[in-house]
Amino acid sequence: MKNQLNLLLIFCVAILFFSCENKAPATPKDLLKENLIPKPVSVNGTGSSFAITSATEIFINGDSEELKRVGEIFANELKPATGFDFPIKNTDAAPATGNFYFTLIKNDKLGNEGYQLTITEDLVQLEANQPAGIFRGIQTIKQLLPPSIAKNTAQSGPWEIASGSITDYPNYEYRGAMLDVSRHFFGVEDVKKYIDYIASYKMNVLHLHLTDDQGWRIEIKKWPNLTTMGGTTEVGGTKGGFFTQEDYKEIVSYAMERHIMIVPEIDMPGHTNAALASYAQLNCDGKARDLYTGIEVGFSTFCTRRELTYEFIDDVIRELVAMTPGPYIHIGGDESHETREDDYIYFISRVQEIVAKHGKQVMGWDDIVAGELKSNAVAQHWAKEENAKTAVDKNLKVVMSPAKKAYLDMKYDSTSTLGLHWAGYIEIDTGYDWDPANYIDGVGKENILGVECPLWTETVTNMDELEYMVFPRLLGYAEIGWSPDSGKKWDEYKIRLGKQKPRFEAMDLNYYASKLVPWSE
Ligand code: TNX
Repeated sequence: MKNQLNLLLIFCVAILFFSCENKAPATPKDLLKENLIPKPVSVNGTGSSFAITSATEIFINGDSEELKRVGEIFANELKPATGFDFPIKNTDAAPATGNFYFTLIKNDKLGNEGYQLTITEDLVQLEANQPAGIFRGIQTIKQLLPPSIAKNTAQSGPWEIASGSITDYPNYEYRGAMLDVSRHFFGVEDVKKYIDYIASYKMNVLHLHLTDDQGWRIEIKKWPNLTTMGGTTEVGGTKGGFFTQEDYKEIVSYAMERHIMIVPEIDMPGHTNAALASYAQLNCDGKARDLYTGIEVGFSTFCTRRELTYEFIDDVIRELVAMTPGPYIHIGGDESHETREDDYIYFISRVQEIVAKHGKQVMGWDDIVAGELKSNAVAQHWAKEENAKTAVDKNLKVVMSPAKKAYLDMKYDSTSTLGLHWAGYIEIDTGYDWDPANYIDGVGKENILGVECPLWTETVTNMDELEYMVFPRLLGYAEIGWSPDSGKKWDEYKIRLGKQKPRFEAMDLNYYASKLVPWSE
C-alpha cells in the first residue's frame, strides 16, 4: 500500500514536471503598474505573470471567420520580435496551460467593442461579445508585453505579461482619425500603416479626405479625368497620385479586418478645383480651371443649379457606395465661400437625397447645418460653435473635432517647422486636456457620437512628417474617445505617455518629444 502511494506520488510529480517543461519561469509583475493608453475601465492585479514561449498557441472558441482573422493578425504581429509561430487552433473548451484563449460570450456591459481579459500564470483569456472586442483587447495585450515586441527583427524576450484582469469598453462609439490624402497623396501602404497606428490605440474610424482643390484621389470609372488629370498634382507642385478602385477596396478590407470603418469624403460644393480642372462642364462658365497646388481655401465651387452637376455626383456616390460597407458618406460642405447661400442650401439637399437614395447617411463639416438635413445626418464640429448648437437644435448627432484642440496639423508651438497655426498651437497637454461633452454649452454627451482628430496635409509630405505631427497627440485623442470621463488627469496621463518612449523607439517612430512629458529613460 505504501509503495503504491509512493508510486502515485512520483507519477504526479512527473506529470507536473513534464507539463511545465515548456514554460519559462515568469517574473512576478504588477498589472496595476502597467501604463496602458487608452486607460482601461478597470484593472485588477494578482501579482504573478504569464510567459509566452515557443510552444504558445492561440485557441479560438467557435468557428467565426472574423475571430480567426483577428487571431491571425495578432500572430503575425507577434512573430517578428518573438520568432515564434503561434498556430491558430479551434477549441470548445479552455486549452492547456501556456496558451492564449479567445472566446465569444454574451455580456451586455461590454457592448460591441468591450472585452474582458483574464491573465493567470497558465492562460491569457480574452472574452468579448464580438470579434471587434477581441481585437481591441489584443491591443491591450500588446501593450502589456515588453516594448521590444514592436520590433520587426527577433528579440530575446522574455515575453511576460502581468497577471490579473481587465474589464474594458469604450466611452464613445465613434473614435476617429482623418487623413487628408488630397493636399499630399499617401499611397496604400502608408494608409495601411496609419490604420495600424490608430488600431493600436483602439480607434475605430478612419475618415479619408479623398478630394480637394489640389487633387482628386479616388478613381471614378465613369469620370476618368478626375484622377488621370485631377489626381496628378499635389501641394507644392510635386506629383500626386490616386487610388484605383482596387487599391481603395484593399484599404477598406484591411481596415475592416481590424474593425475600423472607413468614412470616405468627397468635399463639395467648395474645395472642388481638381474636379473643375478635370471637366469643364462642371463649371458654370463652362471653362476648365487650371490645376491648383497652393494652399488657399474657399475659391472653388460646383455649378449648383445645373442638373449635370447632380448626374455627376450621383455617379461618384454610386461608385463610392459600392466600395463602402460603413453607413456614412462624408460630403464635406466646408468653406464654400464661392457658393451663394441659397445655392449652398439647395445643393446640400440635393446631395443628401443622392446619398439617401444609395442607402447611406450624410456626414459633413458643421457648415452643413445651414441646410435642411435628415435626422440621421451627422455634423462634424470643427470651427463654429453656433453650428454645433444648431446641429443639436436640429436633433443631429455631432462628431467633435474642434480645430483648437483636435487638429493634428496645428503646430505644437512657435518653434514647430511643420504644421499650420490658424487655430492656435496644440501642445500635448492642450490636445489631451479637454472634454468633448463639456466643450460647447448645449452640446452634451447625449448629442455626441464621438471624437475625431483630423490631419490636414498642406505641410505634411511623407510618413516621417506625418508621424511627427501625429505622435504623440494621437494617443490623447484615442484616450478621450475610449476611456471613462472620470479619472482623466493630465498629470497622471503625462506619466503614462512618457512611459511609451521605448515603445515609440521600438516602432522606429519619428515622434515629437515634448518637454511637457517626463519621457522614461
Ligand atoms: C480648414 S477644417 C479646412 C481644411 C484645411 C484646414 C487646415 C476644414 C473643414 N477645412 O480645408 O486643410 O483648415 O488646418
